[in-house]
Parts: sequence; structure tokens; C-alpha cells
Amino acid sequence: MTDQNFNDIKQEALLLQEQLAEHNHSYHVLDDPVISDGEYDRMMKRLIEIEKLHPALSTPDSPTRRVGATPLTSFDTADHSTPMQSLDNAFNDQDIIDFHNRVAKLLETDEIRYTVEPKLDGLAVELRYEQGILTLALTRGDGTTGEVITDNARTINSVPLKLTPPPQGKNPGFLEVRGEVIINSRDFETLNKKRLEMDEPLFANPRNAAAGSLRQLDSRVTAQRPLEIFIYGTGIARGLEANSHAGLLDTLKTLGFRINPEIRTGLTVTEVLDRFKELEVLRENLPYEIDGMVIKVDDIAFQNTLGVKAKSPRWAIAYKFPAMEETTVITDIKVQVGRTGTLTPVAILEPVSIGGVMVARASLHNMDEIQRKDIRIKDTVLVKRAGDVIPKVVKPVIAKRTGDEEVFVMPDHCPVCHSPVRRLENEAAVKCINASCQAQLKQRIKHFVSKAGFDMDGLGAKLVDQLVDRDILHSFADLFTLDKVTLSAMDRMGDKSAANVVRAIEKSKRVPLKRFLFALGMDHTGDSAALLLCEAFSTLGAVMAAKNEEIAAIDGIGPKTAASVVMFFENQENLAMIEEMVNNGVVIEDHQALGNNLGEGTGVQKSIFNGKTVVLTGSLVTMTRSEAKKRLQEQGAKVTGSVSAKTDILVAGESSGSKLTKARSLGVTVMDEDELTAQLNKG
Ligand code: D41
Repeated sequence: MTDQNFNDIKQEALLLQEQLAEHNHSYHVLDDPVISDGEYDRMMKRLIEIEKLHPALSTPDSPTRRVGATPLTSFDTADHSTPMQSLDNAFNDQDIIDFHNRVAKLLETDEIRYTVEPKLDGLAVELRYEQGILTLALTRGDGTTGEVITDNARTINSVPLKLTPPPQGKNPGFLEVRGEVIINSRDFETLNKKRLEMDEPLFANPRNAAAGSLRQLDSRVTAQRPLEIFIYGTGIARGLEANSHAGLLDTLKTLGFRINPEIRTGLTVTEVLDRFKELEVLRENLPYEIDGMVIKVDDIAFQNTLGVKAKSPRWAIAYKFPAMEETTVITDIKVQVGRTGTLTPVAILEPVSIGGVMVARASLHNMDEIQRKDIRIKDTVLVKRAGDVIPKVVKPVIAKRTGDEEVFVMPDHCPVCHSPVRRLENEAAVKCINASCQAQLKQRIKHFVSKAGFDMDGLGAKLVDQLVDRDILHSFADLFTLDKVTLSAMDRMGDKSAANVVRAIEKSKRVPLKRFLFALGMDHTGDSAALLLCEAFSTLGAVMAAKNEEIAAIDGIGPKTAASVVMFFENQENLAMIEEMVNNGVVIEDHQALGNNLGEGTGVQKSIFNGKTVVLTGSLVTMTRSEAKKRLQEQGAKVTGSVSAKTDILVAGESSGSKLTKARSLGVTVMDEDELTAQLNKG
């Protein structure tokens, strides 16, 4: 090849490198993409091609280096040129005021301004740039010595491989920056989902995922992980001048580094405390996890006067949020029985305060989950509480095992009625199939009297439990024979509340067919199926006489519902129970055709979901997502997969992640499963 030719190719490669670096910076640092992914990929492909033919052009700062390099057998270690210090911790406002007073005394002035940064919950690293090129990346390690992770750091898109020369002046000849490597919450969830599918162990939290990803001997694996970086300071920074911390961060930004947009500067100590309160709220909406706020004296001359202690600077402090994760011990695993007989394991915990709330129980979902996480009785476990959802067991702390732990076995008999349980094929749930099980009876009655059913005001859960336990209620029909004397004998029931309950029962006796069918609690027959049955058959007699095929032929009703309805009305005991209800005064009103009676049974008109765009996220407990989707659609909602400005409502089930965060940040209405059910049942 002629020199001329090679020069042309070299020029092309340099141009591609420059353009790719620029686009990468726009996308990953500025969060403001300028070209399409497709165009980017084409340019990258061309550059890889050229560098393959002319390896001399594959410089360490080429964007092609982001794909990872040859795997290592172990990490080298290297010393930081100046130790990476740690931070003192503060846990309340007084600690911050004490910090400020210490600083003020040493500086002999009260006029101190602070820069505050969200404290990212990731992994601290140091990046070294020589003549503007990334030459070394180290983990913090013990602060003095870290592991060499240069190949891995190059795969992080927000790590510049080459500095952007500042408009005036040239690159610093030798620059070390320090920052935090994180994985954002949404990417963490996606990563874990993939790992679950691949049968790989799950990461307990984004921080572990970031650490595990960064400390890969094969950097090509790291390249596949969605790592990000925010820079918060420098080590040695030759040729970089700044009078303030905020000014330093501004300069770093112009050099191409990613700086957290939530950083605030020029704050007095009172304003610092206000910002902490703000961040505590903001935290829910941030796309990544933070565990507090870092407070730094902004003036660098002041920083130098204050100096450092053995391990931490005197000019900075971390103000930590109350932890949302705590370890405690599982003293027992109990089993709860639901309305349809599903057995749910619940961890009974040694009570522990998590973020100011005492937690004594945590959800374990089902047997599959317990086995997957290998959770045992007497295990020390990590428990996480987020928002208002039921706390959950994240994982056992294996290092704390003593050998006394007991593997939990799902009972083969119902813990309440002691009849044998069954595990249905292809389902995670284990069920008690005894129709007269007391636990199920209680739940079924609570469902029967609920708003969408007979709507018996005043008949709360505690009262139902007592009435069943004292052998007063054996079936739905018994509800209609309850009198004031019986009711007022119950705990916490005065004459007046007893009279109110009797009145509510009396009033409930006239019941529209739709609410009657819902109240029966037949499997797979929630309130939308009940409505469809009403519309198809109008009277209870017709529903009872309907054949499987006739029911299954209704648009919107599946074979499971059809089978369950037919089975219910074939059962002699159920028929006797309905007859008894009628004898006790229950009047089941025929269904009024749509439009005649907007008050009852006409979900579409009344539903708050009508015409709304709804997104479902997280796991639902009382129904599957597809059921929820179906019911929402029946009530006129458009159900979509991702949250955007067009979303009206986000339904957030358990362990909702990034979609919830996004919805909150967009001001989208968020409802939990209870509210969803309540609203659907109103429809
Ligand atoms: O966001 C963070 N995790 C963060 C960590 C931050 N925003 N600022 C930090 N500043 C420092 C000093 C003041 C010592 C330069 C830090 C850390 N240190 C730090 N990270 C890990 C140990 C110490």
C-alpha cells in the first residue's frame, strides 16, 4: 500500500474515532444523543474493520476499545498516588451542625458555603489520564492500594477514553479523577431478569451488580453490563486550577467527565439541611440508588487549611439516609391460607427497625422463591423495605450460618383445617382444596361482604374472624341470620355498632346479580367476568343453567372461568347454600341492560379507567397481570408496556422498579394493587 493510501485510511480512522467519541459523549455523558444508534453502529463497524487491517491505528483511546480486551487470570494491584480517603458519617441534623461548628472554629469564620452531592451507592474508582489519554483505572481498594481495572473501565461509556481539550489552553498533563461506578435501577432489574432466565445467581442490589460487573477478569463481560460513572473529585491534578470544589467539577465537566446534575453549591448550613430533606423525597424518583448526601466545604483554600485526619478529610462529611435494608433473624416461617386456598409462606422476623418502622414479618411469596434464594428458618437475612410495600427478604447472610438452620418444607396439610394440600401442575402455588377450611371461609366471607360484593358496612375483618372462630358463621347464608344480641357479644362491639351492622346486612339483602356473582368468589370470576355473565344471561337462573360452551363462547371469558362457574353450580352444597340465602331474605335482582341503569353493573360508563392509558408493573398478588390487563381493557383502558408522558395511570405491584420511578418523575398517577382492585370492582 502506498503512503498516500495509508494516510487516507489513517485520516478516516482518526475522523471516525473523533466522531464516535463525540457521539458517545453526547449520548452517555450529556444524555443528549445526536445521531441514531444505527448510524453509530455503522461507523463503529467501519472503524473496527480499519483497525483490524492496520493494528497500529488501534490506539488505547480508540472507541473500539470499549468492547473489552483479552481476559486476565488475576487483577494486578497498584498504589494510588495519593490515598483515596473515606468519609465520616452523620446520621442526624445535629451531627451536621456539629460538623459545621468544628469547621467554623478551625477556620475562625462562620461564613462557610458548602457544595452538596447525592451520595451514590456504587463503587469508588480512580481514573488516570496522561497527556489526555486514559492510562490506568484502579478500584478504591483499601484506599492505599487498588486493583487495576483499566480494560474494564474502558468499557464504561461515560468514562472518556480521551479528554476533550478545553477551548483555552491544553489538557492537563497528568490528571487523576475519582468517582463512583453505578448501575441504574432499571438496568439492574433487566440484568437480574436475564440472569433468572439463564439460571444464574441474582445480584442482591444495584451496588453488588456494579461491583460484580466491574471486577470481571474478562472485560468483554463488563462491556455487556450497563455501568455508568459520576465523577466527584480528583487525586493528583497537574495543571488544573480551581478555587472551589464546584469550580473544579465545572472544569472536569468541560474535559468530558460526567458530573451529577443534582449537585448544589453555595449553600449555608441551614440550606444544607433543607437540601437533605429535599433529596430524601427526590430519592424515590432518581434512576439510581443513593444512600445519603455528601457535604463538602466548597472553598479549596479552606479545604487546605482544614486538611485531613488519618482516614478522612476534615472538610467533608456524609449525611446518611436511614437504611432501608437491615439484617435480622427469621425465627419462623408461617403459612397463610388465602380465599382460594393458596398457601403463602411468611417470614416471622426478630423485630427490626428499618428506616424508622418496626418490621416483624416479610413476604416470601412462594416455595420457588424460598428455594431459589435458599432461605432457611433461623437464617440471618437481609430484609428490604421500600415505600409502603410489604417488606421482603432479599437473601440469607450465608456467612452467619451456624448449621442450626432448618430448611423450610411446605406443609402437606393445611395449617388451619389440616386437610391435604395440592400443588397444581405448572403453578408455583400450593393449595388447600378443602371447601370448608376455616381459613378459606374467613377470607371468602371477607370477600363476600366487601364493597364490590354485598357491601355490608361495618363487618370488618376482625369481626368476621371472631364470628368464624366462635362457630357462629359457617357459610355465607349464616350472615343473614346475625342479630344484635349475637353481634354485641363480640369483642369491641357496642350495642350501637351491632345495630349498625344489622342494618347494613338488612340493606344488603337486595343485591344486583353482578355483585352477587362476584361475592360468591368463584375461581377466575372477578368482577369483570361477573359483568360479562350478567350481560350474557341477565338472571341467576340462566347463569345456573348455562352450559360450559355457552359461557366459554362469551367474548372476554376464558375456558378456566367457564369451567369454574359450571363446577360451582353443579355442586349440591353450593345450591343448598344459595337456597338458604334466599330463604333468609336475599333477593337477587336481575341484570339491567347497559344504559338503563348507569348506577349498577355498567362498568364501562363509570370506570375511572375509561379512555385512560394504563401501565402495569411489578408483581400482583390477587390476580395475574394478564387478568388485570383484561379487566382494565374491559373498563375501557388502553394498557401499554412502557411509561411515557402519555401514561395516565401506573399500577405498581410488588417490587416495582424503574417504571415506578419514571412514572413518579413524570407526575403520572400511581396506584397500588389494593386501589386497582377497589377501582376495578367499582366499575
Ligand atoms: O457519591 C459518592 N459516593 C461520593 C463519594 C461523593 N459524592 N463524594 C465523595 N467524596 C469523597 C472525598 C471527599 C473524600 C473526596 C465520595 C468519597 N470521598 C468516597 N467514596 C468512597 C469512599 C469515599
